[in-house]
Amino acid sequence: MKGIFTALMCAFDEQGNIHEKGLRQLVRHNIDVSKVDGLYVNGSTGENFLISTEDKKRIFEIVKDEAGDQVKLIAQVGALNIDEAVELAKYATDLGYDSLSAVTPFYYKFDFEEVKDYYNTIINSVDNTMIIYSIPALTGVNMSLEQFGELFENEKIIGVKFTAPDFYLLERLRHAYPEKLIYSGFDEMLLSAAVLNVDGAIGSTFNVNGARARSIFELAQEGKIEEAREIQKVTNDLISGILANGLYQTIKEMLKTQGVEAGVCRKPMKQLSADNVKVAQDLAATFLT
Ligand code: SI3
Repeated sequence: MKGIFTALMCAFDEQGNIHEKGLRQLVRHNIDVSKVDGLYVNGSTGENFLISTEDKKRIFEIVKDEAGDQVKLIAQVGALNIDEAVELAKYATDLGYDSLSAVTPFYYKFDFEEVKDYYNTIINSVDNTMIIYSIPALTGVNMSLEQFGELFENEKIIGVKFTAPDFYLLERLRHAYPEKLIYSGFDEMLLSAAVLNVDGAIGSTFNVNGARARSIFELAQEGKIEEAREIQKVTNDLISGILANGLYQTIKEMLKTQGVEAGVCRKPMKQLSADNVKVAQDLAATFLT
């Protein structure tokens, strides 16, 4: 379960329906071209919080059908409706997903006991493992070293997707829990996280930049920091361009230049203007050759 995991996009048509052919192409592109170690399905990048339970199940199904056992698959099942989270956890486990993940419950200001109960309820309902999805900037949920430790007391909770620019906490976590899996979640900070000996990374931009992400990660593991820094610099030039132009929309548009029918993003995400489409195509021409 270590290595480079793409936070998989989902292809939608103009009506917001799953574009199955495009989704299958996305899976193939990540496996065959980007050569990543695994896929993180129905995360933020998959627009998970904008889609129905039935669509989430269908996406889990299509991705597993297309990927088979070629790469590791992590199913993000977190939801504010805990019954839905449990239902999805069972569904993905039955499909053969290698591990589950769940975003920390957000919107209502849940206290830590409630967060802990959420994770234990989900993971104790299935025969699978759980990776905590911590992304404080979007959820408002910050957890301390001790609180991560309390969650890790459940042996089925095997790691965390750490999407925060807090390298002090990341180092403390690495030191305190060497046996747990820690994935870096911010692609623009991959090298800094890799230097702290994380086990892998999960990222949206790996849909188009997976090869560079692997190089950064492996060079850092080999101690070749100067070389890794140069690739992180190019990567961050690309990420800056993507973020300034519209994150998921731009990645989809870049994928289209590679022959992947990545479709559009679901409302209320807006579609790119013609000018923004041109920017995405220019980014692809510059960075994907
Ligand atoms: O759940 C997911 O789709 C992710 O893995 C999210 C991942 O952490 C991305 N975060 C978001 C909010 O999209 C990053 O890969 C992020 O897009 C990238 O670092 C650019 O900021």
